[in-house]
Amino acid sequence: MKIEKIILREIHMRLKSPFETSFGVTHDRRIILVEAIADGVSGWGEVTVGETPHFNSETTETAWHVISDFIAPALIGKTISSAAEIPESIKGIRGHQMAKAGVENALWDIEAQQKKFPLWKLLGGTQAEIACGVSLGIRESPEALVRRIEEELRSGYQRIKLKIKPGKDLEYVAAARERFPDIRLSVDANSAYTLQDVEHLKKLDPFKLLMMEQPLAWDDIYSHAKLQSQIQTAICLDECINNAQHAESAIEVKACRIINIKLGRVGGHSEAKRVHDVCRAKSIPVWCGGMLEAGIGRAHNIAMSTLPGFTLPGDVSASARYWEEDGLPWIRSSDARTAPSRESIGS
Ligand code: OSB
Ligand code: MG
Repeated sequence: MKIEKIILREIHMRLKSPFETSFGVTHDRRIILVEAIADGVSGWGEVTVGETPHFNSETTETAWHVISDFIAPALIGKTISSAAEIPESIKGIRGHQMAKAGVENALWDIEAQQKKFPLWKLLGGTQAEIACGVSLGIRESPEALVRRIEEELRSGYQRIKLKIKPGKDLEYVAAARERFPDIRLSVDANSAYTLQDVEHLKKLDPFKLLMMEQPLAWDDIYSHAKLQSQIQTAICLDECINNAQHAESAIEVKACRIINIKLGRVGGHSEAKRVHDVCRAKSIPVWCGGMLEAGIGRAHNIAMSTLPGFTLPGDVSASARYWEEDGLPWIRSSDARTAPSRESIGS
């Protein structure tokens, strides 16, 4: 396939309700959609980056800059035989995995169309149905959280993940566990704790959590190993794992027992598959994380979640939980609310 064009569009979408994590509250998303054109075929990807550099170091603004000034110029005019070749051809650009993933995944969409093969099968997927969990932002009170969990369980979600931070943790988990003694329950701290908090984090052990996601620093695998050796709850790494090598190191030093794979965080489908393969070889279960994506990002997540090592429910909950309206048609409409604030076309 000959890569002809890469078109970026920034769309603005308001969440149905604010989503609070330990690093902040998100009301509005600024999402970059990538449309790639190769051999006259158009494919779509989403840059699953945050608006601020509080999850990882990327932002909507840095992704726009790096794609338009570095990634697109490196790829336009190139002929490749598979989207799997993309990481090698842009490896000189350090970091910026989320920017890279948006582009690479759009090219996977083109490849699937050209080969007349559904993306999930092209990626090596084997599961025709996937398990879905849900991620719940921090609430004003444990009672409000319990009410929300009731609703999500009624919708059929198979795992409930609670966002936690210091001061909004034990009470919330205790209330959820008391009301629902048998559900699959997990927590995600998004790096809100330090090794000084070991004694405090041990207090979560009795609640039989499926996992505790990324309690410590976003870039510190080693400290997670020190924590894992002192708590019973399985640690799941999210922020720390940016490639297959990180996964291998984390598993080797026993920093976690589970890994969350996010396409953006690891740089796209090719590297996600490598992380999956490393974990599978070491019997470490993986699941697909989410970044409050719109439909295109979620569709790519679902395709990846069909690989055989994705044995735990992912954060692939329904679009309708986050968005009043979600889909492609409106990005071409002239509706002021959804019209792109800018469009950049590289060719
Ligand atoms: O750590 O998994 C996370 C949302 C934004 C940033 C980080 C995370 C999350 C989620 C959302 O938990 C999950 C979803 O997209 O449904
Ligand atoms: Mg997480």
